Amino acid sequence: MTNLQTKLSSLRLNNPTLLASGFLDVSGKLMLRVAGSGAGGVVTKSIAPKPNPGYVNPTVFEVEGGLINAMGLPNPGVNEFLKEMEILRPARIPVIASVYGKNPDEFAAVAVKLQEAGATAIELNLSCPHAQKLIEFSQDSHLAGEVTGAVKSAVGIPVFAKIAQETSDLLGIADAVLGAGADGITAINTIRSTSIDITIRKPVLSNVYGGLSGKAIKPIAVRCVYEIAKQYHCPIMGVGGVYDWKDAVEFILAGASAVQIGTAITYRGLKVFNEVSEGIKQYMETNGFRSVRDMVGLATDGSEPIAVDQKA
Ligand code: RRO
Repeated sequence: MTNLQTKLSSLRLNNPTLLASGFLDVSGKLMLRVAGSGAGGVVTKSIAPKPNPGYVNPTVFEVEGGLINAMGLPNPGVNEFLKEMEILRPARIPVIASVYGKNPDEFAAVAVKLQEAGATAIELNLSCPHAQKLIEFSQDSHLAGEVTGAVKSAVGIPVFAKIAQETSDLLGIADAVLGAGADGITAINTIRSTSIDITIRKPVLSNVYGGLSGKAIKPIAVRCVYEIAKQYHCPIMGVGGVYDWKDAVEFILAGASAVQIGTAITYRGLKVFNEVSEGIKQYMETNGFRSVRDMVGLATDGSEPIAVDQKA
């Protein structure tokens, strides 16, 4: 029997597809719809201590190979967002709450509230490519470790650090967050980029800089997952340009135990989750894999990755 279940630390998913942060995820009802469409779980929009309206329009722009966004971390603030968590709670779907703040204490305070509201895991946004403070976290391993350590000592659910490729020291950041107790890593966020409107001769986005997502960034994301998996054998969520099941298999072979899907929803609708899962299943059946775990990281060296929590 082919089994699509996957486990990242103590986070169990019925299949390896997740809704990526930033899509349809400030609303409990919409997240329920995504889960009902076949996603193994959902990652929420990044939530902060206080409401944030985000940037003014234009905030999203389509380019060859994907989208550039600079939403500006819009969110209702954690207290208001608890209402959305209440809508999700009875459905008992895996909810990974993405959090951000200005300092480690803010990250921890938001994480605690979301844990109390039923979050299954926390994802630390240490990587938004156009928010100055989060850029600092993404480039400074000491700061990234401090945030991770603060959240780990405040919550009991698994904590994943979402890190950026925009650092000269990807493995240094990975080392810092894992050393501070992260249960796994999400790689990667969108990639800092700009687009110029040649008619008005100005940048398209109100914020000038945004993050590129979609097909164009997949090889970069796969490279990051591969590098981390080869070095650390920790649970990894791969994100960046998953469009169909072949992309998902590629991430899994590179070392990811689950993939997050965002931009592809824009092009393929919510059926993308079922289609990706079904494609992974057929690949497993054709190639004689019984569980997702049997495929994780196979491309790194052929040895089976050992999850951090299973090492001891
Ligand atoms: O809200 C955003 O503009 C945003 C965030 Br928080 C992020 O982490 N990545 C991104 O591309 N956009």
